[in-house]
This record gives sequence, C-alpha cells and structure tokens, in this order.
Amino acid sequence: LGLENDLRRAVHNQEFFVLYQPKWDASSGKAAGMEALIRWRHPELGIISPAEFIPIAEETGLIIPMTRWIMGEACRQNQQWQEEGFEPQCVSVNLSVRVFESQNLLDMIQCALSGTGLDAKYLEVEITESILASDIQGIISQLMKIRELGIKIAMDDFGSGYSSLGSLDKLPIDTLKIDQLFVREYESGSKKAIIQAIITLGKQLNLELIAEGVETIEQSEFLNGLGCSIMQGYYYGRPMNEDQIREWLSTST
Ligand code: G
Ligand code: G
Ligand code: MN
Ligand code: NA
Repeated sequence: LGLENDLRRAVHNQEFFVLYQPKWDASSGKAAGMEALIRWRHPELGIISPAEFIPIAEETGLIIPMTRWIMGEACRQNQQWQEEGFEPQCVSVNLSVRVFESQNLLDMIQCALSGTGLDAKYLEVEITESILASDIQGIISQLMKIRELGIKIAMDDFGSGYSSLGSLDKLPIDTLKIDQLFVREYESGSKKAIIQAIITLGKQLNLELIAEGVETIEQSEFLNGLGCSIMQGYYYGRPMNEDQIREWLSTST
C-alpha cells in the first residue's frame, strides 16, 4: 500500500523518466530504432525498477496516465532528435493489456502524435501475448484501429506467454520480438529449435523479427545466420538517457 500511494503521488509529481534502448540491424550495421523504458526516481528509495511498480500500476489503473505520459515524452523526444538532424528512428512504447484494452488508447496515441508533430511512422507500440486472453475479434478490431493511425505494432516477449500460434496469422501486427529467454539459452538444442521455428514462422507470415536480450557476439552471429538481423540487448546497448542516445545516433546512422 505504501508503494501504491507513492505511485499516485509520482504520477502527479512527474517522478518518472525515460531511458531508450537501441535496436541494431546487424546486416546493414546501422541503428534500427529504440525502445522507450520507464523509470521511477522515488524521492526516498531512489530508482525503482518497473518490474516492481508496473504490476501495482496495472492493478490500480495508474498505468493509463503513466503510459499517456511516457508516450507523449517518447514522441516529443523523438521529434526533437529529428529536428536536431539525426536520421529518423522508430521509437517503441510498451503497452500493458490494461492499456491495450482501454477506451483511452486511440486518443492517447493521437494526442501524443498531434501534440509533438511526430510522423506516425516513427511510433510503434509493443504488446504481449497476454492480450490474447480476451476475445479474438475484439483484439483484431483494436489492433486495426491502432494501425489505421499509421503506427506499427510489435508482439513483445514472443514465445514466452500464452500459446498464440492458432491466432497469430489473424493478428494485424508488424513485428515479432523473440523473447530473451530463448536467446540466453540458444546453445541448448531445444531453445535453438524454438528460435529457428519462430524465425521461420515470422518469415512465412511476413513479419519483421527482432531478437531481444542479445549479450554476446556469438548470440548475434547465430541469430543473424538464421536470418534474424535486428537485435536488441546489452551487447549493442543498454537503456540510455537522451544525451547518450545522441552520442549513439551520431556513431550509428
Ligand atoms: O526496462 P526493464 O528491463 O527494467 O523493464 C522491466 C519490465 O518493465 C519489462 O517487461 C518492460 O517491458 C516493462 N516496462 C518498461 N517500461 C514500461 C512502460 O512504459 N510500460 C509498460 N507497460 N511496461 C514497461
Ligand atoms: O519485457 P520487455 O522486453 O519490454 O523488457 C525489456 C527489458 O529487458 C528491459 O528492462 C531491459 O532493461 C531488459 N534488457 C534489455 N536487453 C537486455 C539484455 O541484453 N540482457 C538482459 N538481461 N536484460 C535486457
Ligand atoms: Mn518491450
Ligand atoms: Na520483450
């Protein structure tokens, strides 16, 4: 309850900040976008991990104003980098199921874009397989409305949650993000088989593929060899602040 009250105050006092984690295209050797990740600077406890406060934010509904804030902030920052002359990049924002299902979502996205002037093609949302717990027609219609705004949709942590193979071909999405778990244990025969299966599936369905949690050159070469050239992970870059991203953009584009 302590954290819950603190979180309410944090939304009000804007105690959050955003870090951006690079995505890298190993086949072209260039930047391939970034992911916005929220952080909380608690006045007494210091930096708190989203793993601790996102579940509370979801239960209390505070995730909705928080997501409205981070989406606006990510769009504003992205537009600013472009105005400074950096090569345009797509920035993705994570959506909890609660936000995905919310009536406010389309308005939230439109406000973020119109408020900052960012071209919709430079915004992406990341959803997880847990959205598949509700009715498929409702999910498809929500996905189509999001897409009509011109933004992209990625399926995050793919392969780790609800088995979604039966409906994957019906979902209007652009990208599959291969869960870190498989990448971490890519040398084990079974994980290797799963990675290969996900890549084959993604290609057959004309989806873009991104591998998450890439920490070593061996993992990168393995994934690239299978045809998944876009990577995210500590090997290519940790979540960084806006100035570190400027630094990265100036050497990576
Ligand atoms: O950045 P880090 O690895 O600590 O994130 C931990 C978890 O918090 C990840 O599952 C990540 O997707 C999630 N997360 C980070 N930022 C956001 C956000 O703005 N919204 C939501 N819903 N989840 C986020
Ligand atoms: O659930 P989602 O995929 O959005 O979560 C991303 C989380 O993964 C972030 O908290 C980020 O800090 C973390 N992350 C990103 N790259 C790596 C990596 O190479 N290794 C590990 N262990 N975590 C990573
Ligand atoms: Mn993500
Ligand atoms: Na992920």
